[in-house]
Amino acid sequence: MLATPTTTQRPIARSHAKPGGLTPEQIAQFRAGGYVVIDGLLDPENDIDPIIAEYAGVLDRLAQELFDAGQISSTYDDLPFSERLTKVYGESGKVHSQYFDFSLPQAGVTHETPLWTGPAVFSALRHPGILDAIQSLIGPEIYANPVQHVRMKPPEHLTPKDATTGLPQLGASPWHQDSGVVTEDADETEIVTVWFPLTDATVENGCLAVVPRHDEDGLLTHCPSGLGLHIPEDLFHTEEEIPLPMPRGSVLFMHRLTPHRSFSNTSDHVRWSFDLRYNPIGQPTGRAAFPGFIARSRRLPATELHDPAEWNRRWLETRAILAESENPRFNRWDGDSPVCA
Ligand SMILES: O=C(O)CCC(=O)C(=O)O
Ligand SMILES: [Fe+2]
Repeated sequence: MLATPTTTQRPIARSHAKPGGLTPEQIAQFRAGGYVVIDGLLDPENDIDPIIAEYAGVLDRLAQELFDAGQISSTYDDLPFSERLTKVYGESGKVHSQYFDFSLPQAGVTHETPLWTGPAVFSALRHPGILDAIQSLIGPEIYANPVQHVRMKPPEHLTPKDATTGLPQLGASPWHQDSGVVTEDADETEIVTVWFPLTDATVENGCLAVVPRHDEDGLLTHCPSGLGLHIPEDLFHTEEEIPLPMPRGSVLFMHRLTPHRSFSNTSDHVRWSFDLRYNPIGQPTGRAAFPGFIARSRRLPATELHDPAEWNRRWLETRAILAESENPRFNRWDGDSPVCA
């Protein structure tokens, strides 16, 4: 049925949430394989539904703007979120991912670049269960790293194509390590990626897959391509791939050097996820131009950011600065390595 398990595959590191952070076994699994899935860490109704409700308002505004601009023939307000998003993207011929994202693009930022840094998103970044788990991995001085995204991946067969490449404007994510997509000043920063679905993620709709990290593995060469940065498959153990279907409420914690990808969405519904990152306070984030915040500090609790309006303000200020200046370099890879040929 799904990706075939192979004899080399290690057992999947996955277990249920316990109050107060990760268990010693869960921590050991993260250290051994570079990832751990914690089921039931989020409460779908209390933690996830408010985010979905907030984004319904964002989609409302996008639909209205596109309708006013004559790019769609209806605002489709009576459709459920997934169908509405897919319809709006399809009819306008564009995947408007930046409209929903809580980060900025790596080039071409203007004063009008859309983004969504709303209060429900901020609450997710400060979720106590997530921060407890992060504390188990990196200690209690926790910085919310600004490398963070919402990903709403529409059904591939309904996704507008890129005019030059003919590829879906948003589809599978190619193999990469998260260290590979930040600048090299953050190579020693203990960044932990947190990935969770807002709608059940399945192999069919494009969930994540990881290759458990081997201790000796460092940063692999990433090659630029039409799909983004990717690691050539002969550089690592792709035969050890573990698909990670995850229901709402489950949360994946991943080491910055763990190779991972996501599948195409071959279903009829949007695959919707958040990916967040945290690192110890004071270490380089790998995107120095973007604003993070202190999510937890047991040493200096007064430095924690609890105000969603201030978080939003920092992003808008960053947008204004980037719109007026030369864009910084976000990547180290030029594709000149022989393995990219
Ligand atoms: O959700 C995806 O498709 C890719 C996510 C990813 O690479 C990440 O969260 O680091
Ligand atoms: Fe990633």
